[in-house]
Amino acid sequence: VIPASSRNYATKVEDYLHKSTLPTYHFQQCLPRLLPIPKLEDTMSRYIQSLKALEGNPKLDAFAIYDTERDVNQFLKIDGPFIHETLVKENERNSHTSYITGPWFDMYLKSRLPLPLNYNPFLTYKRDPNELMNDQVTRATNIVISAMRFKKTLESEVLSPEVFYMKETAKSPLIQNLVKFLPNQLMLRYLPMVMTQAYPLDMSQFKNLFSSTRLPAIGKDTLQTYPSSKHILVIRNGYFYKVTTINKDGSIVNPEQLKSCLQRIKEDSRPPHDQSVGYLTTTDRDTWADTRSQLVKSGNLSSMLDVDSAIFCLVLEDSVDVDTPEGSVSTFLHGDGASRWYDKSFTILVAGNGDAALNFEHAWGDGVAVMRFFNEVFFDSTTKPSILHDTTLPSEDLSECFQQLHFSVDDKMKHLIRKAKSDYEKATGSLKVAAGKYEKLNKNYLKLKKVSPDGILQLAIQVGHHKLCGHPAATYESCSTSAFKHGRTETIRSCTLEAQEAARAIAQGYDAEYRSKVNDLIRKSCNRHNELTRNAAMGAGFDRHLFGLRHTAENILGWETPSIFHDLSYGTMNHIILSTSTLSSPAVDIGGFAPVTPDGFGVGYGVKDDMIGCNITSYDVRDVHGLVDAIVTSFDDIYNVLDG
Ligand code: BUJ
Repeated sequence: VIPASSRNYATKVEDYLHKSTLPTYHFQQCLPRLLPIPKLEDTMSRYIQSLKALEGNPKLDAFAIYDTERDVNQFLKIDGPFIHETLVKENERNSHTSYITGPWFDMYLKSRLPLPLNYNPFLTYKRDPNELMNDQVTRATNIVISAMRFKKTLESEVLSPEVFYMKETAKSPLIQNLVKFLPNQLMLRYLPMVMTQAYPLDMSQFKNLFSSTRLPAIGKDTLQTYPSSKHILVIRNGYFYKVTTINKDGSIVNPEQLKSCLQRIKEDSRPPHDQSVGYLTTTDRDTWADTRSQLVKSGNLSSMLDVDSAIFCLVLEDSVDVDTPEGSVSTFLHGDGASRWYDKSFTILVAGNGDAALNFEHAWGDGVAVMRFFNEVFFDSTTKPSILHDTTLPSEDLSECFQQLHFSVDDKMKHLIRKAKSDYEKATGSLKVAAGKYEKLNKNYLKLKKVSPDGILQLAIQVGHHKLCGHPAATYESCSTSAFKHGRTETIRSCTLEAQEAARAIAQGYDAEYRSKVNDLIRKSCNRHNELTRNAAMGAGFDRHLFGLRHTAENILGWETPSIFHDLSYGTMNHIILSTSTLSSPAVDIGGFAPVTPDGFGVGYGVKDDMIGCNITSYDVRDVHGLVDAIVTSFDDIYNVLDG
């Protein structure tokens, strides 16, 4: 038996995904002006407009909205301008970052809610088109090696910059070479891109993708990275392993060696570990902070360091029942907690049937960074797999590249683990899921009909909710603001007056004569939605500005919370019932997240070439199947109107 580290392998894995003409962070220093702070009057009028669309909501009548309008006018005259000015000055003082960065990190890191269900979303990969490659260990190996290639490409700064290309022009070698040599000042290298409708995006979050974790602490967590780590954390059946993926010389380990390690882990026939420390990461953050320090004190520092510093976490799940929405949510969104470490920046999960997914902690980053990684890894691992399903694995001494991590847990800790496990079972037990798809409305059809797919999807969600409940609900659609340095997200408030008018018309039914009127309402609703989307992406929504004003009043000025932030309207507006998000990529199969309120819905949806669909969660107090059915019939209603 030759030790794995000294085996002379014939094949050498290509270490890079590609070598881009433009360095990875080429545009980072010259991204446009910081995320703009909207004018106070604009924010307030957008807020009131959006509030009016909620009229009819049982929690909010016309009188409450009237009262809020009056208070907002007062705010605009008295406290508002001073708070706004203070926010603007603070923003100028912190000119290295956006006004939302600090408070937004705090929003995540100060939250004491458990990460699973409350924050971590998931996305599943399409299966490898070559079915033979979906053997669990083969797929996991290929994904991990491609992830290492991504890491090396990123760290060597030869990963092509993240750019939103509206046209292909800027991809031409001519433009890329021109931009490459333009100096890093006065937006010089940025302008030619924008002039050809290519928008460089913020890449600051990529620094927290790998070897990164959230650490619980009383009151406020922290984020920590370990740039020199060379291993991943693998978890199966509640047992933890440290597996080397980067050699001492910085090269990627041989895929055969990695596959052998994973195979060895898979062959471990011990029964599932019922005292797994993984359960502890499902508890609220103060409890976890406290338990974690006890764990460290009781001799587990070295294992904890190996967990925290891992490049990422890979979970091998035995389950094969993952191709239903229920199976995929229960395996990839939350699991049973034994084989998870929710604090890791992200976890790759590979199920017994080869289905794979990514679950990520949200404080450090948003969809843009995660999707770039997700997509590159899918295409690399399926088009340039590093290992085949039938590669014969040499018998090796793997002791240098793989070891089990042990934790010593005393009776008190065992009790805490049991409690975490039973609380988690209760929380996840009440999560329900339903998914629906509709083929006649798809990307091409909607293009043909000249309506925006996202506008139609959001309208269908409004119609569906109207059919189910008969009234409008506070709706949140996530929109990236990564066109700005350190931008995160803004909210698109898709429950607009126009969407409500269309929703009422569609839900109550109409005759042939009325069809063209409904068609107009649908188009008006889409146009309004497009306008809100453009505004949000440019930082001109109202939610983040209100959030910044509130933060300034409470934390910078030390004032009592102004009354506009604790009246009925603000409460209703921010008790999100329809929390929605979409990601579009040929690598994604399905995805989702839990509701953000106990009586809300978590609506993941997608527009694909051949269908539109949604994957929705709720706790058992709500009728998630009813909502999905109502949305699918709304797709049909909208199709019938558009199609005449
Ligand atoms: O808005 C934010 O600041 C972050 C949001 C928070 N929230 C999830 C609560 C809205 N985070 C994101 O938007 C990231 C979400 C990532 C998961 C998105 C799931 C998309 C599902 C697409 C596929 C569905 C297709 C179904 C077909 C049957």
